[in-house]
Amino acid sequence: MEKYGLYINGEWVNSTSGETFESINPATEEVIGIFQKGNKEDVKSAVEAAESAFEKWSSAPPPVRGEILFKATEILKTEKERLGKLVTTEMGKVIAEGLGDVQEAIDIFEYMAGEGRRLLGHTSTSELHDKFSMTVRRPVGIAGLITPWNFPIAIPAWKLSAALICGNTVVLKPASDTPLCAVELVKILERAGLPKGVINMVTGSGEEAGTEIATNNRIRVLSFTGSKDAGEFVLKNAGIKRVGLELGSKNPVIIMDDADIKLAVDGCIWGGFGTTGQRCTAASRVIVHKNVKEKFEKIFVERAEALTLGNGIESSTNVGPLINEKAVEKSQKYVDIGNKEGARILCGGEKAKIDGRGFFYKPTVFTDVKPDMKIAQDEIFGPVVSILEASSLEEAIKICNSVEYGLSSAIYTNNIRNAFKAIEKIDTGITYINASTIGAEVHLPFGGVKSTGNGTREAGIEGINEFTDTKTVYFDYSGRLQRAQIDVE
Ligand code: UN1
Repeated sequence: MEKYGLYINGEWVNSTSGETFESINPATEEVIGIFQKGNKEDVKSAVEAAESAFEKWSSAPPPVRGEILFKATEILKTEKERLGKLVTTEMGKVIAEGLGDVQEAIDIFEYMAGEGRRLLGHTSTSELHDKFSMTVRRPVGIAGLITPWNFPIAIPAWKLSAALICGNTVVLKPASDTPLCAVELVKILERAGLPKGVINMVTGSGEEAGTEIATNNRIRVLSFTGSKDAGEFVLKNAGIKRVGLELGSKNPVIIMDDADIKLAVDGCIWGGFGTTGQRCTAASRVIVHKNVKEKFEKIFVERAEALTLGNGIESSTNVGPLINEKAVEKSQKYVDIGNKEGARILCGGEKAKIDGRGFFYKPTVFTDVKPDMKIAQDEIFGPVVSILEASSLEEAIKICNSVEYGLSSAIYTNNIRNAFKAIEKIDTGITYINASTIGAEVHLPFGGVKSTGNGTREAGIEGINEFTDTKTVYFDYSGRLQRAQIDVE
């Protein structure tokens, strides 16, 4: 079985802990690789390497940094097939989505490479004569990136591409369920010509390696995607550094009685069961107008029952496994809670094995769910969709906003007023009209409100704000003392 190292200062090395862990294919339960259990010392070495590489990397003209990202984009394109299969093998999502994960990385690398020729600031006026003002962007310093397993190539790519183009150096800690995807991504950056020390990667536990990254005060910016509990811990312990958080959600789809029901069903199947419900953007609540609830429910359940559960590598599979046994237990726990709370199960609600193996859970639909039930409030991160009823748009929006999270939302309607009211009133960072809650594109900002995060946005033009400091420049060419707020005339 192949053994993989930590990547520190351009070398693949063993952890000083002497310990390792395994990565497992969630469809077959086979071990696919052995990885270093990086500890605090390893993170400190990685920080040191990032520190020594910083001066040169941050001084490089951004288009020169962009060239390396363009090269990485090209390599990712040629390796898409292989990496897509790896995503499916290590994470479980179906092959079309495994390829999509890699495509999202290609897209963001290409986008951020181009950013090397922008990194725009702005120019402004002055209240005084012969004085010019503008802003410039500067890298923040060492960036700590802690990434999840559900987009094991795409999310590290979002964070890396933005951090690197802005001139930061990086310590990456990928999720312990998908270290091989991260290793492959780092290897591609290495091949693209990233100088040693600019990117460092420490695999290992969140408790040890992750905590050291969060608390190390030589790391100046931390970008974290993961659970709300871990995010809260990070924020409490990060000290004085910039922190960007991308946490959970409980994303609603509203279906109005004027909607195209077939289109809405397509969207709810894709949003609810795509990636086996393991997206922060998953459509886990469907709020249906009472006039069309019966009709929607019937078609939706038929479609959910017809989904083929299996190993995502086979093209006939619609729904792959969950990431691990714990995730299966979590879905089961919430199904039990839903049953106790009085919600009515329409399909699924059971664990499954394919050929006696794998962490599978059947696509599950609950109806008669009330907004205050736990299954309507908590992020399950599995293939469990709750249907709620509303009598008006206002009531539906109220239900949308009755959870602590606010990442994505969707409304199916053919009424323009309903669409704009949803845009105006739903408390989420993303709203889709007549499309499901998943499928954000990389050139637009991604992030949420309320407990989903702390206001930062990834990707798109706003994605570089997380990784730059703004410097305001006042250029006085008057040759005399001019006092702002006083010598104004
Ligand atoms: C996530 O689940 O954390 O919008 C990211 C989407 C994907 C990204 C999801 N492009 O569903």
